[in-house]
Amino acid sequence: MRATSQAQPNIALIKYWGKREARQNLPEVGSLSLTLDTLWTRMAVEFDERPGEDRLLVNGAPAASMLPRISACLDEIAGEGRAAAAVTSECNFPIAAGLASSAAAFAALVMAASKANGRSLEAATLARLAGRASGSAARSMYPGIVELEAGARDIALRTLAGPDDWPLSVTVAITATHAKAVSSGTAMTISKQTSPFYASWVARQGDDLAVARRAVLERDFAALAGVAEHNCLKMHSVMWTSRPAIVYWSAATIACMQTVRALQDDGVPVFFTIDAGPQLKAVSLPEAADTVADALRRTTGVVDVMCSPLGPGARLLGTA
Ligand code: 2P0
Repeated sequence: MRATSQAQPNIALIKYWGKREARQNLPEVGSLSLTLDTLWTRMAVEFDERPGEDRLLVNGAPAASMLPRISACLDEIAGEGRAAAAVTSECNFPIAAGLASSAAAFAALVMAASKANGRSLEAATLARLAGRASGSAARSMYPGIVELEAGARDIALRTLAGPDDWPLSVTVAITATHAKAVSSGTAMTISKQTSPFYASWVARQGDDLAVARRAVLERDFAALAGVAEHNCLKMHSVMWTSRPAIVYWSAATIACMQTVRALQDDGVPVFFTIDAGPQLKAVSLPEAADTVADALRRTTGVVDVMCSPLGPGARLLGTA
């Protein structure tokens, strides 16, 4: 059976940065994110009759460098003696550039592969499988504003507000489309081993999550803005104080931050967040989205702007 699914990337407001345990890829801290709507990855998976080499096409081209992580994820789903698989991926936004492409890819992969393997698993199980492949991918299984709780032995997720419960807009300012030099996973390991700020990052994460959760449940935009910017800058402070230092920002990233600050000074309801890449994501109330997009488009170094409301979790598109 060939199964096709679609998942959207998610943008964390309270960040996942650091692993408790490497083998199961358990996060050391909880996180809170927004699942997007208009950016997507579609994955088609079909297993052969017998073991052999997996094949991967990404946007029509062979992608051998991404195959080991895909194959390991398929092993988790179908067992190590499994048949070889043909995996075809389409993605409508830049890959491995700090836009959560791995979150969307592994959420979609887990859903399509389990179906192609003849199993219909519930969201919590799919999320745990996706999280083993890529920590942030677990969150793309759920719609809207999602909290991931990092337990000692496992993760647990829930949607705090659906896309229509509290409509928010995400405007992504793309400043570079090339893949990042240091992967998130490698950077997290370096941070944990070397940053003098890492322990306090972990110790205070529960406080930030509590503030953000309350802000979401009370639809308090100003409170969410304050804690999200603080948490983002704290995560990057951990990276900057690592050895070697990990700096994903560019001059354009800072120019975008200044654009958001200027909008805030004018009373526009918007805040920023930045992930493991030079892109800036601006979160706003929907009525401010056009103003935010115009301002970011005019910012020096911005090459493209993508806007999205909040969207659904990963879903099956079809089987054949
Ligand atoms: C996040 N990031 O919460 C944070 C913020 C990047 C910065 O989750 O090693 O690709 O595959 O578990 O999920 C990116 O990390 O890491 C990420 P792995 P992943 O969105």
